[in-house]
Amino acid sequence: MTQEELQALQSEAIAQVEQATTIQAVQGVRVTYLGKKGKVTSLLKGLGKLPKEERPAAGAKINEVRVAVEKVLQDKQTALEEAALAAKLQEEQIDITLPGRKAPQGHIHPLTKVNELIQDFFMKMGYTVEEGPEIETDYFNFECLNLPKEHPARDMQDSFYITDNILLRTHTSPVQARTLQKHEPNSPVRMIAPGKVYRWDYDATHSPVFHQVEGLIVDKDITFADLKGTLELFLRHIFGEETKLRFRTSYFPFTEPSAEVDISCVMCGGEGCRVCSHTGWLEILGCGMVHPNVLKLNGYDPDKVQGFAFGMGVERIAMLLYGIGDLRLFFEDDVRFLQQF
Ligand code: 2NM
Repeated sequence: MTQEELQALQSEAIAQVEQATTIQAVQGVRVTYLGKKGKVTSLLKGLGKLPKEERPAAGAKINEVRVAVEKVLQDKQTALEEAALAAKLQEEQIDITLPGRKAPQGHIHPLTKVNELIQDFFMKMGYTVEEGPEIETDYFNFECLNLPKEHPARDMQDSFYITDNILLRTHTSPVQARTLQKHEPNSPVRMIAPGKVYRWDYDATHSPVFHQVEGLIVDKDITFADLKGTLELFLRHIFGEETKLRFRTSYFPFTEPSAEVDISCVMCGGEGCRVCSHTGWLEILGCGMVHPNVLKLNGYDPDKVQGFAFGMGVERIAMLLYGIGDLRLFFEDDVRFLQQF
C-alpha cells in the first residue's frame, strides 16, 4: 500500500468518526478499522509478506495511522460520553428552592390551652401548682373537707366508688387538704390544684370526667375582700377587662360564707341573649372563706389564720370563651373540631 493510500485510509476513518453521533456508531468505526479483522489491523498482519528490509518503515507508517485513528476515536467517545452525562444531568435537575411538603402538625387541645391560661395567671400571682391522686380515700375526698355523711356527693348514685372507702375524686379539694397537712401548721399556703375529677353525670353540659381548677390561700388576715379582688382580676384577665362580676350567696360544706360568682354574659355583654337565658349573667365559679372546721381537720388553727378557696370547671370556661355549645366535643377527638383552636 502506498503512502497516499495509507493517508486516504486514515482520512476515511477520521471522516467516519466525525460523522458518528452515538457511542455505538463510534464503536462500529473502531471495529471497521482497528478490530481483529479491521482494515488497519489487516495491514499490520500483512507486514510479514513484505521484504524484510521494508517491514520496519511500513510498520511504523501503519502504526502512525493506527495511533491517529485511535486518538480520534477516543476523543470522539469522550465527547459523546460527556454530552450524554450533561444531558442526563440537565434532565434530572431538581429545583431545590421549591418549598417542601409540610407534615401535618398537631397542636394544643383547647382544654389544655385554657388550663394553661388559668395556671399562668395564678403562678404570676405567687400560687404554687399542686397535684394529687385521682383515686382517693373517703377521708381526703370528704371527711377532712367537712362534707357530712349525708351530703349528696357521698351517695353511691353520684360518685364512682371502687370500694366503700375508695373512690374517684369528685373534686380536686383533696389536694388542698393534702397540701395543708404537708405544711407546718398555720404556715401560709397559696396554691391551685388543677386536674381531672369524676362524677356520675352525662349530658350536653356534664361529662363523667371533667377538669377543675381549685385554689386555696391561707394566711393571717385574709379577708373576703382579698377573695373578691383576686377573682375580679382573674376573670377580667380571662374574659376581658370589660367583664362585670356578681357575687351571689350560696352554700358549700367547706366554706362559710360561700358565694357563686357570675360574669356579665360573654355573648351579649349583659343585654340578655340565648347563651345567658336572657339574664345577662353567666355562672362561672364557686368560692368562699375556708370553713373553720376544714382548717381544724387539716391541722390549722382558725383563730390564728384564715383563708379563701374557689373552684371552677375548665370545660365550662372553655365553652364560654370559645362559644362551644356541647361539652362532649372536647372528648370526641374529632380533628375538624380540634383544628379550630
Ligand atoms: C369550690 C367552691 C368553694 C374549695 C374549698 C377547698 C378547701 F379544700 F380549701 F376547702 N378547696 N376548694 C372550694 C370552695 C371549691 O368549688 C366550686
